[in-house]
Amino acid sequence: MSEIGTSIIQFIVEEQRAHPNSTGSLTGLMSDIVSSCKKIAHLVNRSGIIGLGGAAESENVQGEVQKKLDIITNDVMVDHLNWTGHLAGMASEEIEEIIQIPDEFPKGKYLITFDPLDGSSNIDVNISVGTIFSILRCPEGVDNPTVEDFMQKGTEQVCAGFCVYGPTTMLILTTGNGVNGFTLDRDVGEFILTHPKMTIPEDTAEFAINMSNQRFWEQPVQRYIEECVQGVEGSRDKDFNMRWNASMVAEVYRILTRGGIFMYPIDSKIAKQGGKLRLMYEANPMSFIVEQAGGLSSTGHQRIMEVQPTGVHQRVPVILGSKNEELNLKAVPPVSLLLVGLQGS
Ligand code: AHM
Ligand code: MG
Repeated sequence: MSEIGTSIIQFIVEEQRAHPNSTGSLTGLMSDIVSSCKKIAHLVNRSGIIGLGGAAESENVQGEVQKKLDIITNDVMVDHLNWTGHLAGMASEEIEEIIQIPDEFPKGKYLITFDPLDGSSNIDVNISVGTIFSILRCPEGVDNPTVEDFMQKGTEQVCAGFCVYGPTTMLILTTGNGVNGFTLDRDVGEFILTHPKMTIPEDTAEFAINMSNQRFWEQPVQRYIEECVQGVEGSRDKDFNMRWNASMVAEVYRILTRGGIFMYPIDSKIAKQGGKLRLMYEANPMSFIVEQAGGLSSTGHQRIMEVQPTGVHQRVPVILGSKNEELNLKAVPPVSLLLVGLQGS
């Protein structure tokens, strides 16, 4: 079922019916995620009025100052997901340890990782923020999952998605069968299919990178961006445009609709921590979506979804977006480093 106007619940129930042996648990879990996103959309939208703007007096496990809404949206996710019996455990950007399902509730067969409010530095300036999630299977026979049970490659994801709280609230979803986009109809409180079978345009002349890090980049990245900036006067023979929202959900949504390349590469400032973005709840779900929409996603050395995780909060470099732009990159020897590992993906 992929008719424009279908509600997200009807859509996921129809997807479940395509799998006759399905127990309905994934459908139930996705329905819980949809409820959390609606609640978060409401809170983000009203944050200024109800006093939820600004910083909290705490730091998260990454040592980053938390916004009040980082903490509140994390609680919304946990409170919506921990009692319905679909999950065996959760991991969140905002919580250091694995979040266990309380003993009074039944355990399910899935694990979830999430960033409850990505791009939260943008809340106070009224720029789009979002929620990113990734669903994995809990290993057979495991009731109280540990970090090791979450250490599954991105290729093992069952479902991934993100919600972007922008001029409209949109939820983008993949279960490995393409990518579909739903818009929240606030009047009826339902996400409606508005963007069926999203595909990333293969060609682009738009790149997104935080240029203030330029002096810290590795040589191949320096070279690639320099060629983009040279435009028609350089070897690329076309003019490029640049965007940087500092909100990955907004950048990936833009790339899904009109193409582009998004880069948060490794640089000498962040080399010790392995990158800026987190593998398990940012890079992997976004890579699953981008690949399902016909794009590519790499660390610069390896396909992101083939990186073996070593920690729930592990960081990786991220380069993702339009296929032909990445193939163009591959053709240029000095930047080929960026795309090693994408062949055959
Ligand atoms: P966050 O999860 O703490 O919000 O950090 C992730 C965000 C991404 O959405 C965005 O691409 C990046 O951080 C922006 O980083 P910078 O401020 O260095 O440009
Ligand atoms: Mg984030």
